[in-house]
Amino acid sequence: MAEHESLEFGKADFVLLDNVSMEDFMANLKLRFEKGRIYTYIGEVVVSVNPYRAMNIYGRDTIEQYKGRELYERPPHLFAIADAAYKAMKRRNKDTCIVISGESGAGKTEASKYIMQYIAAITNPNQRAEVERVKNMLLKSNCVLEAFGNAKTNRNDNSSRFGKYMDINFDFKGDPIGGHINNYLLEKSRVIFQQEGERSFHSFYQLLRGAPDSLLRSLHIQKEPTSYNYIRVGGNIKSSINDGADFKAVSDAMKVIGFTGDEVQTVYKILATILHLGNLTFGVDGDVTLIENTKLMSVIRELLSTKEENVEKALLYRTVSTGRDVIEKQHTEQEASYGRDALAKAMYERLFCWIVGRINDIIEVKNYDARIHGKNTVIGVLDIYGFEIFQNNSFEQFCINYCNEKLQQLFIQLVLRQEQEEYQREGIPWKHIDYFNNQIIVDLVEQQHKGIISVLDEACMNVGKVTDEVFLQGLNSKLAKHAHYTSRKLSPTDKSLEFDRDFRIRHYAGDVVAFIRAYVYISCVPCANPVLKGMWPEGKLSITEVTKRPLTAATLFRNSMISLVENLACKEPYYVRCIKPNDVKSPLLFEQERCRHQVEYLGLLENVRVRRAGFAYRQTYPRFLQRYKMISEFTWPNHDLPSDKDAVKRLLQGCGFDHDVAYGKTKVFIRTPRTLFSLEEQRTEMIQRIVLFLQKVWRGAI
Ligand code: AD9
Ligand code: MG
Repeated sequence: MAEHESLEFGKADFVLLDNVSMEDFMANLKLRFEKGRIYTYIGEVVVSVNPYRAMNIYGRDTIEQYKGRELYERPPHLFAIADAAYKAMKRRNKDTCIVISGESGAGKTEASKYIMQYIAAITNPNQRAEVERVKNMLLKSNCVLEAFGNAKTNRNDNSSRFGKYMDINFDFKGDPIGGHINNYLLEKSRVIFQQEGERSFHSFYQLLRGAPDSLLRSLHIQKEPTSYNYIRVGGNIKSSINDGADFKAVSDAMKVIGFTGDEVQTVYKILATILHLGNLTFGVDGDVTLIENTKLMSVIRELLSTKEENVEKALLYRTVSTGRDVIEKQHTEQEASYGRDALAKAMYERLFCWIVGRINDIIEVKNYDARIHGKNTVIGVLDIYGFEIFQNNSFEQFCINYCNEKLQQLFIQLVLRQEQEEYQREGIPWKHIDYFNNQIIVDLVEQQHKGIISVLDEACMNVGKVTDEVFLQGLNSKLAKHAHYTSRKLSPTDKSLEFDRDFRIRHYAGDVVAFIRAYVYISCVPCANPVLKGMWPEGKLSITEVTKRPLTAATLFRNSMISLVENLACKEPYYVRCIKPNDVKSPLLFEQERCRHQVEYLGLLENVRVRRAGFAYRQTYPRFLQRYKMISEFTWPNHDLPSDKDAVKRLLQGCGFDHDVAYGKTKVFIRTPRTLFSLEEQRTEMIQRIVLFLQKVWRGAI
């Protein structure tokens, strides 16, 4: 018996459980985790449990074991799913995607990196220089993106604070020729504030701890993070992160990717400017608001290559539209510090998006002519932030959780619903399997006119007059009856709703109390540095343009989620579902309740039921015959049965597979992949025999 089939390690596929119950599922998951078997299948879905220790299962030898094999030939592994996605793309010219989901710290980013490594390792057997270059860029880009987009949180020392979808493009040979990264909603509030025990983005600490003294001097930066208000909280945190070494790795990676010296310098200048901004304080003299630290102002001016009055204006005034006129109004002291923070956040966000854009410029597919080279196919890898419930949940958590609802909905559509609908359509005997359909929560957030985002948009229409109350009133009046929404006003006795501003969404993964500020602050800093100008294509450093009524951040996010899901839905999906075994990063602890909750909300048990009752493969009768007719005397070269369906029946009966199939109205359904595999083998053998036969005929031997 193969190692992966040995009972000592539990069942390698949950589909093989004797009994599909939560108890049995959990017992198998736990057993496998304890035996160091962190991956288990549900059909073609990989369930992964974070081992929290280095595993010796990602090396070259393991890669070789998975290369070109069928999924079930080897113990469950990410490499098998990566290979399946790759094969589907190569054999059938299909765009595929690998969707990695799970909560914060469950192992999504690590999984996405192993998948990328695998794909890089198995492609380009001819060592073509251009392909090697592209692969190197794709792998190196990770390190840069993580420096600027990841941070230490209480859940994960290297938590992705942005969503990432990466397309890898392949040529007709199946070699990578380029890629594209879409980034989603960076958690920019982290630039100015972190919870106890957390840090800001790695990039700040890397600069302070790794940059040479001369660079720090030119940026007027001191080495100690505690000197800077924006990163003070995270400044003293001890962790295994080596910021100094990472600084070197990231600056080397930026060079290799192709950032110019000026660009890299500007990146450091922006990081320094943000740190200095955080130390600016404001005061009042009569009714005039003032910046107190004039020395800092001149440092900021120098770093941004701009005039001092430009920075002052950006920080002390805002633009307000009053009907037709646009006027400048002085900030109060409090408003000025909000404005400063908004500017710092906007600068970091722009910096991040600009970095992604530069990487895209460099890795995009160039000079590919589909007419000459054939179709350019794609594998997409989605590594997006997991579901989050904090003590204080703000706009970012709202978006992150909405994103998870969208992805769960896609999973339901593709894995649970379409399957069942197809069986019904085809008239295959089928007992419906219940699952929780979260569409109702997706609608609560994104529906036109009634959803939370539409209400927020309306509240933001009146720039200058927006208040949190207007927004909450809107929500309460439109959503009072919604089963998944409530607020303090609607449920005054509910203890979890502590403040008047709070509302609660009942997500599929749990209840989340959030509040969202509906303010928009506006400030601009025109500046001379060409790289900085490139980051602000409007020509000046601004947060929003008041006169154009830009789309709100929420609407932009909704639109990006809708297009992401559309993009994924048209590809053949493969899933990795990551589970976090405990909250203390221990390799030994399997917290039963914690894991059960994740299994529940990821819908894994329903997934097993649908899969178990269902069929691994289906094909229309004519196409099935086209592929396999040579293996049966009844169908080769043509059949004389009344229909293709009868012919397929005859063929499968002849091979002894009748027990493993069902015959629908238009399609044949095969339950286990093994049957298909065996058909494939017979076909290959038959084709070889036919070729030999034909060769003999040509040679006149027959
Ligand atoms: V978040 O939503 O971005 O906060 P992820 O991405 O799900 O989260 P990540 O991949 O960063 O989690 O994993 C968290 C940590 O778990 C890693 O830093 C590793 O220390 C650890 N981990 C995860 N997967 C593996 C693995 N396959 N082998 C060893 C792992 N350690
Ligand atoms: Mg991550």
